[in-house]
Amino acid sequence: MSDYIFPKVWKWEQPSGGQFASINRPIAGPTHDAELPVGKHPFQLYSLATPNGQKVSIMFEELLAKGHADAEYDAWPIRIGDGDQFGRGFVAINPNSKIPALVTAAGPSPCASSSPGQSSSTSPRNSANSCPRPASGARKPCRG
Ligand SMILES: N[C@@H](CCC(=O)N[C@@H](CS)C(=O)NCC(=O)O)C(=O)O
Repeated sequence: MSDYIFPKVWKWEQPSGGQFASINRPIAGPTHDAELPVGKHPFQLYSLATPNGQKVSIMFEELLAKGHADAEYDAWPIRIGDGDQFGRGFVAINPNSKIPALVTAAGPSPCASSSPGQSSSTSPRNSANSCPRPASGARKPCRG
């Protein structure tokens, strides 16, 4: 049991988070307008080569190396040091403003996912073919 007492109004008390405080900010919502680029491949990856951010491109490269040609993807840098994760386009696909984020348009509606460990994650099961389905069996878009 923790001694932590929940405040009535939460405030971000800086400094916190040690050396990673500047790249793990408890901020929600867009701070500026910025659309995300979209390439021609089935998967659009928005990330950066941080320890977390590189995981998805490693997965895609391994799939491609094994001959899974349908794992082609476009990778777009999200410069978290510059605040790209708070652009309106990025927040629309991941309100958590964390990289990595993955979008696929392979299904009837885009399926965005991010942050392994959340209900949807940056794993192959998040392709449009495996978006969570409601009981009716109809495909449902998922948002990470
Ligand atoms: N559990 C998440 C963690 C993601 C995460 O913490 N990403 C950091 C960079 S490694 C981030 O996007 N930070 C931006 C911010 O907090 O402003 C995952 O592995 O996907």
